[in-house]
Amino acid sequence: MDFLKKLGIEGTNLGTSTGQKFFGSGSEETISSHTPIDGSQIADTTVTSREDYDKVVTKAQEAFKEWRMVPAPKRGEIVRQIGLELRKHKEDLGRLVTYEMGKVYQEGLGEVQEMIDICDFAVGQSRMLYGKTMQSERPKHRMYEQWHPLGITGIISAFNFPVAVYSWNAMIAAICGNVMIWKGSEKTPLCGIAVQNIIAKVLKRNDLPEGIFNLITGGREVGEWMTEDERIPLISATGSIRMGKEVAKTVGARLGKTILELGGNNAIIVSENADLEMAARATVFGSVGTCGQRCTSTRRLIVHEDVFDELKDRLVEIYQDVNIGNPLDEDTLVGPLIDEHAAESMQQALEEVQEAGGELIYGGEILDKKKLNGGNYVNPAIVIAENEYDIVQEETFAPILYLIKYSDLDEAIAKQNGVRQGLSSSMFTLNMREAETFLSARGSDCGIANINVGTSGAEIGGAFGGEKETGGGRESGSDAWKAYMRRQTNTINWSDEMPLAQGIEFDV
Ligand code: UN1
Repeated sequence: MDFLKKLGIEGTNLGTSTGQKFFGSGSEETISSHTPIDGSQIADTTVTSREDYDKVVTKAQEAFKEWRMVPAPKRGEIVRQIGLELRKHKEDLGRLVTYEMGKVYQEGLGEVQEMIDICDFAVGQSRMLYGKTMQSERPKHRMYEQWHPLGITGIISAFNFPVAVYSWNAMIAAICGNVMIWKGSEKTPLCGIAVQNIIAKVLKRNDLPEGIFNLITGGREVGEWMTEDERIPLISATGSIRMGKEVAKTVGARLGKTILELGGNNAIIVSENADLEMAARATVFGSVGTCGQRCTSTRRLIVHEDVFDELKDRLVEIYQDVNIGNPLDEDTLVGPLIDEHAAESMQQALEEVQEAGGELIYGGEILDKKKLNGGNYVNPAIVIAENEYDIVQEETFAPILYLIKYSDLDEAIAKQNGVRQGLSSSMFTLNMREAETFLSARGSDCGIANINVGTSGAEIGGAFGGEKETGGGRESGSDAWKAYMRRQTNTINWSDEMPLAQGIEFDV
């Protein structure tokens, strides 16, 4: 457990920090972190008390006054150093992600790489917080817009990406001049502590004040303090649709801003014109990768009737070869589910789909706990189903792939769009007309739509997020930075007259 020490996961009172040190009133409430690998306890964290929460918010407000006046490229320099520090800790942090969350080590490393990449992206972006210049209709008037920071950005993240999703938000929000308060998932509190320690090194080296990067720990109640708090103008939340609706309601009631990144029910359409081997490989990564616990996981495969059986057989063949087991072992491709509850939900979904008429053709069982040292390991499942089944309409956070047959493209697109969620989508085809139809206004209704690329594993350079019940938020690349800023339109009169817009004469 050398890596825990190296990441500073030791001592007491881990849970609340405004920068370099953890502090707390010694709150009695703790969250014990367990590894899903074998269920054993890793360490205890301390839940942030209400009193400490208020201290954090006050510190953050104070720090904002300074941080917003640091030139954006200089803020970018701090983020550049965070990226360098993350590079130094990539293996240890990747290992902790695997240990605490259960994704395989390659994916743990990949998650830290996403953090590094967003740091690099944010450094460049810090010199490009562009506003437009407009032509005024009045003589000797200049009109332009500029972007200012909002203040405190509250970040609520989920267990499945315990470090990357925070950094997409925090690094962009930071170069924009905001200060951050982060509450990660109760299921992965140590990842938050490790990241806070890595950032603390940079804060120390640069003699930065407390209150810029803040961490708090807790469950629903602590999250509600944030969403109800008028001192936090923006809440960026990643998690379930149910949670997102509550966040939207609470923050909306005080007319605060939200960025919501909620559930997906992502599909790949495989046409009769697809490269089937490519489609199969992308599908397997999308459906069993992270044990089906990405919001971009492939849940539905909508396959043309002419290639349905061939692809189905190929998938079953590949699934049989997928190594399930300890995610720290190099040849493992599928680790455990996060907890027992997730394994039960998977069983329940499989029961429901079969009751509705679906045919379980592969896997689905909970694997022998004894053999696998007590973790919640499952065999990924493949089910022939219909899009209309109630359970197919839901996002089950587990490796279940529903195979759905189609006969013409309009039908396939209607099925792909025929769910309440709208995060990621993809089509495999070598036919240009089909591909362009899928990407056109009458094609996919999702925030992400790919051709010959699966639904998961999006790059940080694009805006990440989705439509409908996925919440509409966009994070990470492209111009997602704008959501962390307020736009100000400025008009300057450098004439010696007082003309009004719209030609209005108002002689006084
Ligand atoms: C998530 O599951 O919340 O596209 C984010 C992907 C990753 C991010 C997923 N880059 O799969």
